[in-house]
Amino acid sequence: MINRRNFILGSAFTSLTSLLGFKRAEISKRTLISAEASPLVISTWNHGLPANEAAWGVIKNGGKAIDAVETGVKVPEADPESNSVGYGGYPDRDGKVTLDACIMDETGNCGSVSFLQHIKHPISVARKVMEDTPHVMLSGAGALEFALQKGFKKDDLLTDKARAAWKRWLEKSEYKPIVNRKNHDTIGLLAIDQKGDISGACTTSGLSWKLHGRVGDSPIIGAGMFADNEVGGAVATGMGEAVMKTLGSFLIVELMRGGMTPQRACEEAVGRIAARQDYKSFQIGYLAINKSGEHGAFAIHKGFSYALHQGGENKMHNAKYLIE
Ligand code: SD4
Repeated sequence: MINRRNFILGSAFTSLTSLLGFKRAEISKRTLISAEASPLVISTWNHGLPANEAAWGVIKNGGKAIDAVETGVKVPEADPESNSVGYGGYPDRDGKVTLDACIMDETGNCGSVSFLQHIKHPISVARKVMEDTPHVMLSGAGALEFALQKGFKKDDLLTDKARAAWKRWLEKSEYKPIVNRKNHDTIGLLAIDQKGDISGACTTSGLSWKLHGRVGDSPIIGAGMFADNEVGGAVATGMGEAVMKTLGSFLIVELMRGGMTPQRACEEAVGRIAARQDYKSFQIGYLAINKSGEHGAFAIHKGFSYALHQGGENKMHNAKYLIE
């Protein structure tokens, strides 16, 4: 006998199954599209060129996007000339280099580390968090302990050059986080492999001279980076607080799910920041890709550049922007 409760449950079940049926149809349609998508690697700033090259090495040999993104961002992490990522990154106001990173694969699995010290490749620790623990994020001393248990080596990440820059900053100790508009910053990297699968990674030493303990957007899934294999992916660079307040990368992916192009979605996400925050005083840059291999890029200020490896070329491009 169908009573009222069973009826309500029954209709809820019917609508859920029809929704799932619809979802499956949508997914298979998208999968068809993805089969035609050309593989690509895209990443933020000039250090994106060598990062893309390394990631492409994985993809061209039939490797997975998740391996490509990790391999790619490890290049600037190890480069002492990259002032905002890993080894050589500028320290916080106390002279400590503290790192944030996150990674996400084609199944929606993800891992991150924040406020991690002494480890040259935080992205690889984030991947271990993703693969070897039931958690998403480890932070600070716990993240370091985990890394050491996993066999990572403790390093001094403060280079002489970064120490000298910090000493110069100390002369005035003006606490004004400067988000540079030049060609060095966080690396966010997205990739589509030959199967059409999407993954993303993001890694940074964060804002120079930040308060000790400050964590930015880069290790926050959905803020600094987000990837959904049905739709696409997005990464952010710039003033992390503004990205966190709007959950920018998740927003971009959801806007693309709703039908926006990657370009329009990046513009809309910058627009959300501009609508409510004092946006002229800082920089934000977004990159996005969709499942069809289209990309978009948009920034608040002129000067945000990105590297795109697609169709046999690895080249720098200048993003469009809101204001000069
Ligand atoms: C942060 N978005 O920690 C990162 C770093 C960055 O210029 O892009 N800095 O806020």
